[in-house]
Amino acid sequence: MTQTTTLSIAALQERVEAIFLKAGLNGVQAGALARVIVAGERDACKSHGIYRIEGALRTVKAGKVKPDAVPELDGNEGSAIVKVNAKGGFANPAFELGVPALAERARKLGIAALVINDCTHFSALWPEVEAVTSEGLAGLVMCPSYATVAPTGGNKPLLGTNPFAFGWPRPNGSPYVFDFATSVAARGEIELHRRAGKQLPEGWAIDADGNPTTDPEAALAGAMLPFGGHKGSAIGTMIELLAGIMIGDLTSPEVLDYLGTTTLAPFHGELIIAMSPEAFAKGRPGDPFARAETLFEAIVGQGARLPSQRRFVARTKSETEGITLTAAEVGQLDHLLEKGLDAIA
Ligand code: NDP
Ligand code: PYC
Repeated sequence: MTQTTTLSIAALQERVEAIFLKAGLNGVQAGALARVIVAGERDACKSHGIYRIEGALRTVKAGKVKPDAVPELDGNEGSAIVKVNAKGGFANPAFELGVPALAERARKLGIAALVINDCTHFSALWPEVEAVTSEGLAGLVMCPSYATVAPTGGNKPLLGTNPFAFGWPRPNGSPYVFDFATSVAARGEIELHRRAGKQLPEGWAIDADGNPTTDPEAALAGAMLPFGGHKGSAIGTMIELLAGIMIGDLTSPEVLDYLGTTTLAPFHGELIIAMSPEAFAKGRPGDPFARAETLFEAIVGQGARLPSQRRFVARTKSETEGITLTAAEVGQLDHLLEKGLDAIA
């Protein structure tokens, strides 16, 4: 039987934060990074959990992210656009800094956007969309990545895996949240298949010659495919436009030119939009939250499940039983804590 260790969420947070501090990150960066990585483990989202620590540290060691960055808020008083410059650090502390102003502005104006510039971003988007829904607001979050996805009809990496998330607040329960890569799967999933020596499902990727492949190595050297054919390709392109070009930040091909590799975490910007359902529905019949519940009940009533329910079940389990890690995972955490950046090849 495989040996495992179970840790409380707080204990894992402390351990991951200590790894980042040991590697030279300041408290603002280390705390925010640990929160988002531990949330991934807590919610059984392994593709953005502790396995991401190494990539973050590799990016620090390569000098492509500033470990001591302190993000700066440009409140842009009165405007619907709140800006935070991450100052070359990770996106997560910049998001934490900007979200109170975003929420205040969205409540006042009905809609507001948070633009994050000059950040390194490797995390899942649902923690951010849930921070918006916890303010009673609906949210949309998106960002580019680096060129790893061929547009439909093309055969070379151009778009990023460009994640896209939406959240709707529910007064008496967990929010409605979806969050997905606009490629068939997140690149992290391909990497996890490679590490486990498993073949990919068909339809995820093409090799460097443009032929379909199920070999993770060939997929990493070739290109991933957009989800839903031309539809995912168009949504991925929209994200390049809105969360790259429109906010004056890098697109996925520009990120790859800048980094020269996909083994480091990507450097670009991020766009978060918050909307007040009450403000939009004002003067129209019906309570938007009650109407949304009717819709959700009808979906579940057909036997379908709402997105994120798997995560919320995993979260409840982690909160009561803790987070279980394999011996190899615990060994890797111990190694990173002992060696800091020296643990990174
Ligand atoms: P998945 O395909 O695993 O899940 C996508 C969404 O669909 C989730 O909200 C999931 O909820 C929901 N879902 C899955 N199955 C069902 C079902 N049968 N019925 C209803 N809902 C369902 O996501 P991806 O692999 O595409 O992405 C994983 C993560 O990777 C995301 O969090 C994304 O933000 C992140 N990512 C980050 C990038 C970055 O650059 N920072 C780039 C690309 C991806 P549930 O979780 O409950 O199953
Ligand atoms: O899983 O596709 C991914 C990814 C890219 C950057 C961060 N996550």
